Amino acid sequence: MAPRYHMSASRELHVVVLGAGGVGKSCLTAQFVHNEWIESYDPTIEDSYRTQLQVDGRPVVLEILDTAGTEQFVAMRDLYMKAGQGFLLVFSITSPSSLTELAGLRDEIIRIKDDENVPMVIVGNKADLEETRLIPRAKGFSISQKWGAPYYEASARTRTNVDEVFVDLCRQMLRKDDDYLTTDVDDGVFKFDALRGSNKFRRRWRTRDHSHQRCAIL
Ligand SMILES: Nc1nc2c(ncn2[C@@H]2O[C@H](COP(=O)(O)OP(=O)(O)OP(=O)(O)O)[C@@H](O)[C@H]2O)c(=O)[nH]1
Ligand SMILES: [Mg+2]
Repeated sequence: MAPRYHMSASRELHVVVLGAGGVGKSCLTAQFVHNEWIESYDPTIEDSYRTQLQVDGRPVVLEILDTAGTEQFVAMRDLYMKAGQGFLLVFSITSPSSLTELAGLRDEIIRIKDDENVPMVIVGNKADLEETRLIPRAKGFSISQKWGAPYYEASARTRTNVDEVFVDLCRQMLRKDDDYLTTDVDDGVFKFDALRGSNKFRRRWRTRDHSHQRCAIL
């Protein structure tokens, strides 16, 4: 018999933070998880964090993988793209090449997961560096529309939109996960299909909601 979960049970969601080297992936993650600002730059090989939060009243356990932006450390990319359920795609508003790099990463995620609707949030980080901005906001908007993913300008330094980007991603992941839930209509207790994670899912409960916001929040 399939395990049964009441709606109050925590969902475990796997987030991958991706982007070019030095754009602020680790700083955004450290602000979100530990409320701390890191001034120094120490390139990441790979770090993971586990944190709990409430999203719209629902308890969530978030596994966050902070990845390496530097090319020499990217060997694990295919593996974590397969395992991730949601992706924070981070660039720096001061670095056009970091935005170019994101396009390739997004294509790779879609190819590896064989899914055009992977939960993603595009993050233009370092928004506090307005005087050295090289990516106009309008560019972020147009990429958001093109990719069908929300765009936020954020600053790990000032903690602007840090919680918002993770929470938006959680909402998308929960919505996607809900699509895969099956329901026991007799007692209102929901259960996950035993084939969770495989292609054999059948959607029997809740149709996909396309009405959620897709515009940028600045
Ligand atoms: N001004 C400003 N600096 C930032 C911000 N976020 C990160 N930085 C700085 O940018 C540098 C790189 O930040 P990291 O978070 O280590 O960058 P990363 O994307 O994790 O880099 P890799 O691990 O090499 O991929 C550090 O010196 C940070 O202090 C931000 O929002 N504003
Ligand atoms: Mg890092």
